[in-house]
Amino acid sequence: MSATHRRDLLKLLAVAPLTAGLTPVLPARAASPTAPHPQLAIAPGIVKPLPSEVFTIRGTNAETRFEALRETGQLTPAERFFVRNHTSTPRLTESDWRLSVWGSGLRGRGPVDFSYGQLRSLPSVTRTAVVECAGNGRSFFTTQQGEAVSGTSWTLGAIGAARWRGVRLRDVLHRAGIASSAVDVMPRGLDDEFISGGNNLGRVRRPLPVAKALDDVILAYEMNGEPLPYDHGFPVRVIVPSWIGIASIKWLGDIEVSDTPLESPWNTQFYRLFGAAHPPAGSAPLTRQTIKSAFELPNGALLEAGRTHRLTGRAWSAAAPVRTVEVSTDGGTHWRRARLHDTPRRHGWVRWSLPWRPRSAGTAELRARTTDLAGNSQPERTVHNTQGYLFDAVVRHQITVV
Ligand SMILES: Nc1nc2c(c(=O)[nH]1)N[C@H]1C(S)=C(S)[C@@H](COP(=O)(O)O)O[C@H]1N2
Ligand SMILES: [Mo]
Repeated sequence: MSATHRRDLLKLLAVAPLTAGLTPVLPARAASPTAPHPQLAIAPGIVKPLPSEVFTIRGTNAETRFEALRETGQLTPAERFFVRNHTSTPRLTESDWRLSVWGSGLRGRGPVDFSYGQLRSLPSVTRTAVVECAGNGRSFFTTQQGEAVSGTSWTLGAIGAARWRGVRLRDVLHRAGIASSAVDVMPRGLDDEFISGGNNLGRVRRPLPVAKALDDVILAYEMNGEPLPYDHGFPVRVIVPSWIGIASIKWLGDIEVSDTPLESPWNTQFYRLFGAAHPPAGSAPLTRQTIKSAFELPNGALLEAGRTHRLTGRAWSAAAPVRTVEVSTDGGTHWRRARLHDTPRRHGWVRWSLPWRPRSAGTAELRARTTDLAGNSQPERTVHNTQGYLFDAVVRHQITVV
């Protein structure tokens, strides 16, 4: 870094507001003032605004920048919540909407239809849960482990936490007359059919075993106290706590209930582990998400030497509440425990922080490592799978001290 460059950076840091002796953190793009910085980015098919300081566009999807969560609470505001769309967001209306429940697993064989009003008149439940894509963190298979994977190159922002209100899937299935012989249910979305590699795979749908469907799954019509936004499944979506995001079908239109096991490309071809370390036909269909942590900092952030910074981040595990978060600021040699700012709960995440005073200028590598109450801890490396699912290794977060 040239002397002038360094002086400019320090000037930038100097004008930034100081809070209680803690210095704010500059995003990496401050280092290149000529870089284009459009206000809003466009992702085909997403309805809500996508300010570029909040989202990174990846094809038809929008990833939340972790640094954009720094000032948010435990819940992710809908405007900052990542979007994963196979095709595009349909703008449905609640007056035309119907949920149709049908199949060999119903006593009367159905179909049994529910209007929006009928669904709203059932007893409601509210619960906090994260939705996290199975491919969250996928890009680190390549950038950190040097391995090829297919799919959207998410960093760590294909996750958000919200308070979902809706009805229990269990109540709907019982009203539709689910038989004791039912084994699988398959919710299906009303968005367009998904074409992949020239094949029409039909509308997005994925079987769910009856045991999970009757346990804690909800059909949600509210997110953080508001009607679901279009992009997150208006008027009704499935929420499957702790499972991979694909289970939480948006824009729900119908549910097949079956007395024989069901299949869809989303549990045969996708969302299984394939590769050298896995069975030739792939692993069993994926269910639960995994364990991770993330810094609320841009990659390549600039932090001023000789000052105390408050490093912040989030940690989560689908298996159990978070127990500890350890942070290393020297590439994994020394670890210190971060302070947790939320009571760890299942299905949620915890905010954490740790003060750090870097002494001298240069590059540095930050790491955060979560351990949960079931004894799971983030490994150094994730075993490779060709579609890059369930990355759980400790992420190496490069920053520069100036
Ligand atoms: N109907 C429908 N449901 C869907 C999808 C979709 O494309 N269509 N994407 C799934 C995937 S892969 C994920 S990770 C989550 C993302 O939810 P979000 O966009 O509300 O963040 O929705 C799931 N439900
Ligand atoms: Mo996903």
